[in-house]
Amino acid sequence: MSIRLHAHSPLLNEAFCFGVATASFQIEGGIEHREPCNWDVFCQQPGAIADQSDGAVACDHFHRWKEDFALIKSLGVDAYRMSISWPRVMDANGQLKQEGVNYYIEQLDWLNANNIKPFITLYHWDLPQHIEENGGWLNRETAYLYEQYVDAITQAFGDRVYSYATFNEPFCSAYLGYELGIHAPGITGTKNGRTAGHHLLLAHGLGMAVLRKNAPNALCGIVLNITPTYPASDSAEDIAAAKMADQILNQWLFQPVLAGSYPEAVLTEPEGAAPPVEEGDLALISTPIDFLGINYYTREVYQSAEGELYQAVPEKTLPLTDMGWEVFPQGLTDVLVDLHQRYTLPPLYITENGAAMPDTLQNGEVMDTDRAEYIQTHLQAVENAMQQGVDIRGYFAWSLLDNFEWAEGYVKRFGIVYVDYQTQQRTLKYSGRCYQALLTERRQSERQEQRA
Ligand code: IFM
Repeated sequence: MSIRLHAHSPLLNEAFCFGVATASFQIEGGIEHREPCNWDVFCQQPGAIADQSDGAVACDHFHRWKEDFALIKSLGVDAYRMSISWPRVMDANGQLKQEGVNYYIEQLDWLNANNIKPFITLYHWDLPQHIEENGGWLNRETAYLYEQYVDAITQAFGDRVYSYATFNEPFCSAYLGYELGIHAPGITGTKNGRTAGHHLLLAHGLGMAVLRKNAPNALCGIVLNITPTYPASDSAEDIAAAKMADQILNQWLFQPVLAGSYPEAVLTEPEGAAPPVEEGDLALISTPIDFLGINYYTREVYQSAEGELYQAVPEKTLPLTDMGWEVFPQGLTDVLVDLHQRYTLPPLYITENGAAMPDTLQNGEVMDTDRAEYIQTHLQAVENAMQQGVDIRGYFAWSLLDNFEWAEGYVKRFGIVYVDYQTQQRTLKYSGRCYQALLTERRQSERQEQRA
């Protein structure tokens, strides 16, 4: 198994951007150098995290980032996608914390000096705890605090950033955090989920206006995750259930951003749970973006069920990843083509794609051929979508490192680099070597073409 693309693949065009992605809370540790966040507190709740772990040390990237950046460079990627920890760069009075700001500026300067484009996510789930205690994303005021944070940090970064994403996966913050309660802050209820989702989207709109002012040359947008929904059978009932799940779980966030409205079902199902939309909100939320980041991992199959809008089919088609997620590359092509047909899209980047696999380190090696195959087949799926007219500009493997997989703790490993959490030793996995080989070959063929 290797990761190969055919010689004329559009992904081998030098304009196509290959990268790796991480997020602050999942890798940094270094908590003594920042304010507490919602995830620090959530991790302390009994039963919240599968292995009772937390983000106190994680991959100790806070202290080891130079070693990790050298690894990134060795891969030959064009870009690195990372997030800024709001509680590392701002104190509880809304003042910038210079130590945290400098930490990121040093990283941005390193990336730029090494020709690696910084793709910055301004919010990847780690909300300052003092804001959470004031209602978090249930409180509309949080959107305005976010706007102030974006204003301050983007002024501090100046023109160092190639691309800004206002948010990573607001669906997960809203649905997992405030509706199902399995992510921080652990709140439940559909009305809460919809309220949080709306305030996150409002913050996105407010943040975009600030980015236009402070980072006029950066490529700015948002990253949304999508899990395409398929009907369990050809019956009209199952098809309707899959469509309903798509409206409520996917288009909930896509439609306001791309078309300035909520799907009807999000406004009516269940009664009394509609998002708290105020005048002008949807115009702000649907402000034009330069790119849309798509995070894709798997699909979900739905059937109709008495008294429910939809019901996920629990049995999955093999193979599954270590998360129990079906490996279904066709879903990536399908969903990209579907979005392209449904909306007028800006250019897309696949900002996350990857798999947790049951890796083992043996004789200094991790032979994760399953992950290499996952990446290979999903790159092919991206190419298939491009051939059907979808404008896709880049692909980021999730993740650079094994890291803190939220409610799953450190048990699930998504990295193309293995992390031994006892010693903090990094080992490039087989999939990482394949990714590196693909990018090396691409560079070599570019050079040959330039010479010819
Ligand atoms: O690890 C997460 C990441 O933080 C957000 N997207 C999905 C990944 C895998 O679950």
